[in-house]
Amino acid sequence: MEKIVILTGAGISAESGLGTFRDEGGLWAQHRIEDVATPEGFARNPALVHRFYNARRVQAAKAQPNAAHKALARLQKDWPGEVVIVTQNVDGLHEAGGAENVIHMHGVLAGALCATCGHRWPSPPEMEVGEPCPACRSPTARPDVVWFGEMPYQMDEIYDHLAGAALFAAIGTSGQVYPAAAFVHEAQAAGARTVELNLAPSAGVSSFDETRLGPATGTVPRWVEELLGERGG
Ligand code: BJW
Repeated sequence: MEKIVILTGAGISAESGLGTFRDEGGLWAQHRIEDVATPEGFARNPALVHRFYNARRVQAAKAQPNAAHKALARLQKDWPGEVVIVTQNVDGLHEAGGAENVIHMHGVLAGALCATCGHRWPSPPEMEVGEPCPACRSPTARPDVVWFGEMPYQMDEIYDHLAGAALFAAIGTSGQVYPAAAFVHEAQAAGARTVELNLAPSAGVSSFDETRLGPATGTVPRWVEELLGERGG
Protein backbone atom coordinates (compact mmCIF):
# COMPACT_ATOMS: atom_id res chain seq x y z
CA MET A 1 0.00 0.00 0.00
CA GLU A 2 1.18 3.52 -0.79
CA LYS A 3 3.50 5.20 1.69
CA ILE A 4 3.03 8.87 2.58
CA VAL A 5 5.93 10.86 4.04
CA ILE A 6 5.07 14.19 5.66
CA LEU A 7 7.61 16.84 6.67
CA THR A 8 6.35 19.47 9.10
CA GLY A 9 7.79 22.79 10.24
CA ALA A 10 7.00 25.61 12.62
CA GLY A 11 3.97 26.75 10.59
CA ILE A 12 1.90 23.76 11.66
CA SER A 13 2.18 24.86 15.30
CA ALA A 14 1.67 28.58 14.64
CA GLU A 15 -2.06 28.37 15.29
CA SER A 16 -1.32 26.61 18.58
CA GLY A 17 0.31 29.88 19.63
CA LEU A 18 3.96 28.93 19.06
CA GLY A 19 6.05 31.42 17.12
CA THR A 20 7.73 30.45 13.86
CA PHE A 21 11.38 31.33 13.18
CA ARG A 22 11.45 33.38 9.99
CA ASP A 23 8.01 34.98 9.72
CA GLU A 24 7.70 38.66 10.62
CA GLY A 25 8.30 39.03 14.37
CA GLY A 26 9.42 35.37 14.54
CA LEU A 27 12.06 33.93 16.87
CA TRP A 28 14.98 34.93 14.64
CA ALA A 29 13.82 38.55 14.70
CA GLN A 30 14.18 38.49 18.48
CA HIS A 31 17.31 36.34 18.93
CA ARG A 32 20.54 35.96 16.98
CA ILE A 33 20.82 32.45 15.47
CA GLU A 34 24.56 32.39 16.21
CA ASP A 35 23.86 33.05 19.90
CA VAL A 36 21.07 30.56 20.60
CA ALA A 37 21.12 27.91 17.88
CA THR A 38 24.75 26.91 17.39
CA PRO A 39 27.13 24.80 19.52
CA GLU A 40 29.53 27.77 19.51
CA GLY A 41 26.83 30.04 20.96
CA PHE A 42 26.18 27.50 23.72
CA ALA A 43 29.91 27.28 24.52
CA ARG A 44 30.12 31.11 24.71
CA ASN A 45 27.02 31.74 26.80
CA PRO A 46 25.18 28.64 28.03
CA ALA A 47 23.00 30.69 30.41
CA LEU A 48 21.54 32.67 27.50
CA VAL A 49 20.83 29.48 25.53
CA HIS A 50 19.19 27.80 28.53
CA ARG A 51 17.01 30.89 29.08
CA PHE A 52 15.89 30.76 25.42
CA TYR A 53 15.00 27.05 25.57
CA ASN A 54 13.53 27.20 29.11
CA ALA A 55 11.08 29.88 27.93
CA ARG A 56 10.15 27.87 24.82
CA ARG A 57 9.75 24.69 26.92
CA VAL A 58 7.25 26.47 29.19
CA GLN A 59 5.34 27.82 26.16
CA ALA A 60 5.27 24.44 24.41
CA ALA A 61 4.05 22.69 27.56
CA LYS A 62 1.04 25.05 27.63
CA ALA A 63 0.26 24.73 23.91
CA GLN A 64 -2.50 22.47 22.61
CA PRO A 65 -2.40 20.50 19.37
CA ASN A 66 -4.55 22.09 16.66
CA ALA A 67 -6.78 20.71 13.92
CA ALA A 68 -3.79 20.19 11.61
CA HIS A 69 -1.87 18.02 14.12
CA LYS A 70 -5.05 16.03 14.78
CA ALA A 71 -5.82 15.57 11.08
CA LEU A 72 -2.36 14.07 10.48
CA ALA A 73 -2.90 11.68 13.41
CA ARG A 74 -6.20 10.65 11.82
CA LEU A 75 -4.47 10.09 8.48
CA GLN A 76 -1.92 7.86 10.23
CA LYS A 77 -4.74 5.84 11.78
CA ASP A 78 -7.07 5.56 8.76
CA TRP A 79 -4.73 5.45 5.75
CA PRO A 80 -4.33 1.84 4.62
CA GLY A 81 -0.58 2.30 4.04
CA GLU A 82 2.22 3.73 6.17
CA VAL A 83 2.16 7.44 7.08
CA VAL A 84 5.54 8.70 8.31
CA ILE A 85 5.65 12.08 10.03
CA VAL A 86 9.08 13.72 10.08
CA THR A 87 9.03 16.95 12.04
CA GLN A 88 11.55 19.73 12.39
CA ASN A 89 9.55 20.94 15.39
CA VAL A 90 10.71 20.36 18.95
CA ASP A 91 7.32 21.03 20.58
CA GLY A 92 5.82 17.51 20.88
CA LEU A 93 2.43 18.65 19.51
CA HIS A 94 2.16 15.83 16.96
CA GLU A 95 2.16 13.25 19.76
CA ALA A 96 -0.18 15.41 21.84
CA GLY A 97 -2.52 15.37 18.82
CA GLY A 98 -2.45 11.56 18.69
CA ALA A 99 0.32 10.84 16.16
CA GLU A 100 2.68 7.91 16.69
CA ASN A 101 6.29 7.10 15.81
CA VAL A 102 7.06 10.70 14.86
CA ILE A 103 10.64 11.29 13.70
CA HIS A 104 12.04 14.35 15.49
CA MET A 105 14.89 15.28 13.18
CA HIS A 106 15.76 18.46 15.15
CA GLY A 107 15.29 16.92 18.61
CA VAL A 108 12.77 17.70 21.35
CA LEU A 109 12.39 20.43 23.97
CA ALA A 110 11.41 17.72 26.45
CA GLY A 111 14.85 16.12 26.20
CA ALA A 112 18.27 16.74 27.71
CA LEU A 113 21.53 15.55 26.17
CA CYS A 114 25.01 15.21 27.67
CA ALA A 115 27.51 17.00 25.45
CA THR A 116 30.26 14.75 26.88
CA CYS A 117 28.93 11.18 26.70
CA GLY A 118 25.78 11.54 24.53
CA HIS A 119 23.45 10.20 27.25
CA ARG A 120 19.81 11.36 26.87
CA TRP A 121 17.17 11.86 29.56
CA PRO A 122 13.91 13.78 30.05
CA SER A 123 14.67 17.44 30.56
CA PRO A 124 13.47 19.20 33.73
CA PRO A 125 11.17 22.17 32.96
CA GLU A 126 14.13 24.50 33.60
CA MET A 127 17.67 23.50 32.69
CA GLU A 128 20.61 25.22 34.38
CA VAL A 129 24.23 25.79 33.45
CA GLY A 130 26.49 23.02 34.74
CA GLU A 131 23.72 20.53 35.43
CA PRO A 132 25.39 17.10 35.84
CA CYS A 133 24.69 14.25 33.44
CA PRO A 134 22.98 11.40 35.32
CA ALA A 135 25.22 8.86 33.51
CA CYS A 136 28.76 10.32 33.51
CA ARG A 137 28.32 13.19 36.03
CA SER A 138 29.98 15.72 33.67
CA PRO A 139 28.42 19.19 34.09
CA THR A 140 27.60 19.33 30.39
CA ALA A 141 23.83 18.93 30.07
CA ARG A 142 22.28 20.75 27.09
CA PRO A 143 18.88 20.80 25.40
CA ASP A 144 18.45 17.78 23.10
CA VAL A 145 17.92 19.87 19.99
CA VAL A 146 19.88 20.07 16.73
CA TRP A 147 21.71 23.33 16.14
CA PHE A 148 23.28 24.68 12.94
CA GLY A 149 26.38 22.72 12.02
CA GLU A 150 25.12 19.58 13.80
CA MET A 151 23.80 16.42 12.13
CA PRO A 152 20.01 16.09 12.31
CA TYR A 153 18.73 12.86 13.86
CA GLN A 154 17.63 9.61 12.15
CA MET A 155 18.79 10.73 8.70
CA ASP A 156 19.34 7.18 7.36
CA GLU A 157 15.82 6.22 8.40
CA ILE A 158 14.38 9.40 6.82
CA TYR A 159 16.16 8.81 3.50
CA ASP A 160 14.92 5.19 3.49
CA HIS A 161 11.34 6.42 3.95
CA LEU A 162 11.74 9.05 1.22
CA ALA A 163 13.07 6.41 -1.16
CA GLY A 164 9.86 4.43 -0.69
CA ALA A 165 7.38 7.34 -0.72
CA ALA A 166 4.48 7.52 -3.18
CA LEU A 167 3.39 10.90 -1.81
CA PHE A 168 5.50 13.56 -0.04
CA ALA A 169 3.99 16.58 1.69
CA ALA A 170 5.78 19.53 3.29
CA ILE A 171 3.61 21.46 5.73
CA GLY A 172 4.41 24.86 7.28
CA THR A 173 8.11 24.98 6.56
CA SER A 174 9.97 27.78 4.79
CA GLY A 175 12.34 25.45 2.93
CA GLN A 176 15.36 27.47 4.03
CA VAL A 177 17.07 24.93 6.27
CA TYR A 178 18.92 21.88 4.97
CA PRO A 179 18.85 18.93 4.80
CA ALA A 180 15.04 19.09 5.28
CA ALA A 181 14.69 21.59 2.41
CA ALA A 182 16.03 18.98 -0.01
CA PHE A 183 13.66 16.16 0.98
CA VAL A 184 11.30 17.17 -1.83
CA HIS A 185 14.05 16.35 -4.35
CA GLU A 186 14.76 12.98 -2.71
CA ALA A 187 11.07 12.14 -2.84
CA GLN A 188 10.77 13.25 -6.46
CA ALA A 189 13.78 11.14 -7.43
CA ALA A 190 11.94 8.19 -5.91
CA GLY A 191 8.91 8.95 -8.11
CA ALA A 192 6.71 10.45 -5.40
CA ARG A 193 4.05 13.03 -6.06
CA THR A 194 4.86 16.16 -4.00
CA VAL A 195 2.61 18.72 -2.36
CA GLU A 196 3.30 21.79 -0.28
CA LEU A 197 0.79 23.13 2.29
CA ASN A 198 1.83 26.53 3.56
CA LEU A 199 0.57 29.96 4.44
CA ALA A 200 2.91 31.52 1.87
CA PRO A 201 4.94 29.77 -0.85
CA SER A 202 8.22 28.37 0.52
CA ALA A 203 11.71 28.85 -0.96
CA GLY A 204 11.23 25.54 -2.75
CA VAL A 205 7.73 26.16 -4.10
CA SER A 206 8.68 25.50 -7.72
CA SER A 207 9.92 22.02 -6.78
CA PHE A 208 6.47 20.80 -5.73
CA ASP A 209 3.87 19.29 -8.05
CA GLU A 210 1.11 21.06 -6.13
CA THR A 211 0.86 23.93 -3.65
CA ARG A 212 -2.05 24.63 -1.33
CA LEU A 213 -1.95 27.98 0.40
CA GLY A 214 -3.71 28.93 3.64
CA PRO A 215 -3.52 28.39 7.39
CA ALA A 216 -2.65 24.80 8.30
CA THR A 217 -5.79 24.32 10.43
CA GLY A 218 -7.83 24.74 7.23
CA THR A 219 -5.67 23.23 4.49
CA VAL A 220 -4.43 20.15 6.35
CA PRO A 221 -7.82 18.74 7.51
CA ARG A 222 -9.21 19.37 3.99
CA TRP A 223 -6.27 17.59 2.37
CA VAL A 224 -6.62 14.64 4.74
CA GLU A 225 -10.37 14.42 4.05
CA GLU A 226 -9.65 14.35 0.32
CA LEU A 227 -7.00 11.63 0.64
CA LEU A 228 -9.20 9.44 2.81
CA GLY A 229 -12.22 10.16 0.62
CA GLU A 230 -10.33 9.02 -2.48
CA ARG A 231 -9.60 5.78 -0.64
CA GLY A 232 -13.17 5.45 0.58
CA GLY A 233 -11.85 5.86 4.16
C1 BJW B 1 2.26 28.63 8.24
C2 BJW B 1 1.43 29.21 9.17
C3 BJW B 1 0.18 28.64 9.32
C4 BJW B 1 3.26 30.30 9.23
N1 BJW B 1 -0.17 27.60 8.56
N2 BJW B 1 1.89 27.60 7.50
C5 BJW B 1 24.50 26.47 2.54
C6 BJW B 1 23.72 25.69 1.68
C7 BJW B 1 23.05 24.58 2.16
C8 BJW B 1 23.14 24.20 3.47
C9 BJW B 1 23.92 24.96 4.32
C10 BJW B 1 24.61 26.07 3.85
N3 BJW B 1 25.27 26.62 4.89
C11 BJW B 1 25.01 25.88 6.01
C12 BJW B 1 24.19 24.86 5.67
C13 BJW B 1 23.63 23.85 6.57
C14 BJW B 1 22.61 24.39 7.55
C15 BJW B 1 21.58 25.23 6.79
O1 BJW B 1 20.59 24.73 6.27
N4 BJW B 1 21.73 26.53 6.75
C16 BJW B 1 20.78 27.38 5.99
C17 BJW B 1 20.38 28.57 6.84
C18 BJW B 1 21.41 27.72 4.66
N5 BJW B 1 21.98 23.24 8.15
C19 BJW B 1 22.50 22.63 9.20
O2 BJW B 1 23.49 23.03 9.78
C20 BJW B 1 21.82 21.35 9.64
N6 BJW B 1 22.79 20.31 9.71
C21 BJW B 1 23.43 19.86 8.62
O3 BJW B 1 23.26 20.32 7.52
O4 BJW B 1 24.27 18.80 8.87
C22 BJW B 1 25.06 18.28 7.79
C23 BJW B 1 24.30 17.32 6.91
C24 BJW B 1 24.71 17.15 5.60
C25 BJW B 1 24.04 16.27 4.78
C26 BJW B 1 22.97 15.53 5.25
C27 BJW B 1 22.60 15.69 6.56
C28 BJW B 1 23.24 16.59 7.38
C29 BJW B 1 21.19 21.51 11.00
C30 BJW B 1 20.02 22.45 10.97
C31 BJW B 1 19.47 22.64 12.39
C32 BJW B 1 18.34 23.63 12.43
N7 BJW B 1 18.00 23.89 13.76
C33 BJW B 1 16.83 24.75 14.08
C34 BJW B 1 16.76 24.89 15.60
C35 BJW B 1 16.24 23.58 16.22
C36 BJW B 1 15.93 23.73 17.68
C37 BJW B 1 14.91 24.82 17.95
O5 BJW B 1 13.72 24.66 17.64
O6 BJW B 1 15.34 25.84 18.47
O7 BJW B 1 15.65 24.13 13.56
S1 BJW B 1 16.86 26.31 13.23
C38 BJW B 1 15.13 26.38 12.91
O8 BJW B 1 14.86 26.29 11.47
C39 BJW B 1 14.56 25.09 13.53
C40 BJW B 1 13.53 24.70 12.49
O9 BJW B 1 13.23 23.32 12.65
C41 BJW B 1 14.21 25.03 11.19
C42 BJW B 1 13.27 25.18 10.03
O10 BJW B 1 12.35 26.23 10.24
P1 BJW B 1 10.86 26.09 9.73
O11 BJW B 1 10.17 25.04 10.50
O12 BJW B 1 10.83 25.96 8.27
O13 BJW B 1 10.24 27.50 10.23
P2 BJW B 1 10.28 28.93 9.48
O14 BJW B 1 9.98 29.95 10.50
O15 BJW B 1 11.48 29.09 8.68
O16 BJW B 1 9.05 28.83 8.46
C43 BJW B 1 7.72 28.79 8.91
C44 BJW B 1 6.82 28.50 7.72
O17 BJW B 1 5.50 28.32 8.21
C45 BJW B 1 6.76 29.65 6.69
O18 BJW B 1 6.91 29.08 5.39
C46 BJW B 1 5.35 30.23 6.86
O19 BJW B 1 4.79 30.65 5.63
C47 BJW B 1 4.60 29.05 7.40
N8 BJW B 1 3.45 29.39 8.24
N9 BJW B 1 2.11 30.29 9.77
C48 BJW B 1 0.73 27.15 7.64
N10 BJW B 1 -0.72 29.16 10.20
